Amino acid sequence: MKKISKDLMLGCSISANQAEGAFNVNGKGLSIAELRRYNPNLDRKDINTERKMTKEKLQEALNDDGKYVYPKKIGVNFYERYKEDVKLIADMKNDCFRTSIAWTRIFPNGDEKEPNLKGLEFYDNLIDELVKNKIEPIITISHYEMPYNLVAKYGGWKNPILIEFYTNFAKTVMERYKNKVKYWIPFNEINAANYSVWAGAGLLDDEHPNILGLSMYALHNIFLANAQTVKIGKEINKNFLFGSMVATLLNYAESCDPQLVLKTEKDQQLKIYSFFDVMHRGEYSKFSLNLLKKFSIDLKISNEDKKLLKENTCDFLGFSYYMSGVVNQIEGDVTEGNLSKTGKNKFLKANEWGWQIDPIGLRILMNRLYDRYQKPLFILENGIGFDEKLENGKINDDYRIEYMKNHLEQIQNAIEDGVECIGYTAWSLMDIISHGTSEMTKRYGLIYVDQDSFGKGSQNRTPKKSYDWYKNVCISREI
Ligand code: P53
Repeated sequence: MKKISKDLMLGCSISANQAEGAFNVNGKGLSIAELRRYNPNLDRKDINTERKMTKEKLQEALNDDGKYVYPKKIGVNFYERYKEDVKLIADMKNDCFRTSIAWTRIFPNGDEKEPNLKGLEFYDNLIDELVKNKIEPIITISHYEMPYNLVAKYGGWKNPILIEFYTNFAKTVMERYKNKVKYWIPFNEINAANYSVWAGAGLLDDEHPNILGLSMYALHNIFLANAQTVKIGKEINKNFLFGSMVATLLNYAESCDPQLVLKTEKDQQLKIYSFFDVMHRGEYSKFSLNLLKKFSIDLKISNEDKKLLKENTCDFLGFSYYMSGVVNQIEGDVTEGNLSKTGKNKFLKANEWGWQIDPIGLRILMNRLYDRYQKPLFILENGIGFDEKLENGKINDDYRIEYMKNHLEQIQNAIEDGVECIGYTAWSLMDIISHGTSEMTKRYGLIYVDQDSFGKGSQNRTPKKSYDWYKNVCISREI
């Protein structure tokens, strides 16, 4: 038995685009997430290809002629069932709950001056319901769900005009919930812009021969929008706390060959630190600047931009952590692309999707991040997906309990190592549409949702065994 630190908030996490559905209700505009199809013939080896959004796939999605389903349009109907879901959170005795605000409910086309009040009403109700139940809302302002119109009309985040549109949106919600929400995450997994240019930056994979290079320009605009949001937010309420959010792709060197260790060091600079650096040190590291130069990318960072980034850093390090990987080839320097491929680790077990489960890796990562930035950490996502079916009305997900227990144990160990950590929100509260593949067979929830990948089912919620286990952890504060 291990006591959990009293400062660690415990909760669960979801996102608007994967859960809400109701994609064309009360004036909501079309978001880029709703254009991601479910492909029933997908071979799991091809996930990285499926993730890509090409001109052809986009056209097919816009036509929506029945060839594919687009499950994020349906979500799991959190939009109508939010009260029931909040009750389940409250009954689980969670301290907090993380979700996002669908940009397209508030600014359907993204470039309007005034918000859609009908869209705000949903979040008024949701946030009130959370507050009423003493659940701290942790709000992601944008989670892979920008208005499609901003892609069609302005070309996505490569266009700096998006900073203005985004900050107008961010300001609207921060003003409105200034007395109810304290924790804000401007962008989900900001590094997604590098490995999923559509989700992260609203770019098409085949719009430019050097799409990764282009994504760096987009990312710079996103960083500026992040800093601008912190600036505006602190003016609205100086007690707001802002979190960065990086998908931490932790990698180890396969051997102690110094060349491989060096390569792994660079890999981690590229995949993890270069993002936190901008949002916490307030500047691009020398490593990043050298790399950009090597690829002839000139971001033309003005003195004004430098000042904005430097003066408006985030308060806590938010991140998702699911697995770790291995760097196993010395050949080749740090390359463009190849951001999510990794080698096998013989010491770890993997799930059906090849995600290598590594609780100790989380402790290692937490120590490294805290050493480097000396700011509190918040684990915003951690969980495991399985294809699950109800058996006698129940899901006995002992594997999920083991996963969460082992990770929470290592978090507590890291805290005892001296790391400051303020929260843990498990991914995910209930089964929702998979981000990467839009399937419903990759279930992460502590609550089962009766819905298949084609959107069929009663959508009824059934708490899994892990729900009862987590409830017990939240009450006893012990693992
Ligand atoms: P799905 C890759 C690596 C780590 C986290 O992902 C990632 C991804 C992108 O797939 O994304 C986060 O549903 C993301 C969530 C997402 C979750 O991980 O593809 O913030 O929206 O659902 C799990 O299996």
